[in-house]
Amino acid sequence: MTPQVCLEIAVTAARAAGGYARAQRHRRGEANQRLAHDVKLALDVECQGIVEAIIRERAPGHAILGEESVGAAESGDDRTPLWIVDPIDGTVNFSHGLPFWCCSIGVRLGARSLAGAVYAPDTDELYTATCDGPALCNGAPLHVSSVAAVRDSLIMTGLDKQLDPRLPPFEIFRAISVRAQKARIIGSAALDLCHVAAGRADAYFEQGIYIWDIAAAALIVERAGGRAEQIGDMGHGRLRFLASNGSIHEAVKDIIARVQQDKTQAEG
Ligand code: LIP
Repeated sequence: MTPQVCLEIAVTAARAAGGYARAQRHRRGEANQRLAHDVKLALDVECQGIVEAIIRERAPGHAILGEESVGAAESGDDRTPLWIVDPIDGTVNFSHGLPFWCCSIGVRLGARSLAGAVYAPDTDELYTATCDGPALCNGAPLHVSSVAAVRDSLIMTGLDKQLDPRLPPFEIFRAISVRAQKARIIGSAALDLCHVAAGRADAYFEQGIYIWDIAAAALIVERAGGRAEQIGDMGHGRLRFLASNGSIHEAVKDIIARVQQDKTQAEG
């Protein structure tokens, strides 16, 4: 299956699930589970089901890994594409009626990203890319910013779901805030990355996120001329992830590394 065909299926599925969630938003309070800093919605599971049904019909035999995997999570290999699905990214926003949420679907073959689609229903924005094509938003080409210094940058970030004031997220947030022109938290990793791809933000960093939060949009950043990099593995599928316009990548990475170093020294 070509990357373009994968993208078409991902777009169909993201639009179907996102449209369904939007139509059903009066049910946004129906929670299967409430955690201190997260919520698992009935609509999350229903939307995952919609995406899975479309993939199973149009890409039979492919593997699916979803945040809300209805069946058991599957893994791909070098010959079996893996569809990585976050049916509602920004679930807490959605549950409060904030418009910053999306459906994110990435397709990988082994370590290679083939295609990614991120659909934000409330703003009707569809971000897409294939490994051999441009990054687009509603069909218009995207390009990362040309901001070259952290002091001039706007950096998107997020605070780990397993919030613990003793852990580095607050310190990293503080370090980024004092060095960048602005730090922002909008609560949807996939949309954060799309803002980097669109040149509206210059970098995105978060720790404690999962592959489904970034699988589609990391490719979109890269195809928009930026850089996307997993900079750490926290275990249990939790990742530390940095994406940027490329120009400020190493400088932001240094800020994060320094906070980590100081923390380690203080504890040692
Ligand atoms: C969420 C992210 C958000 C992050 C949360 C969580 P979900 O994804 O997109 O930016 O801060 O920790 O990972 O759970 O709404 O799909």
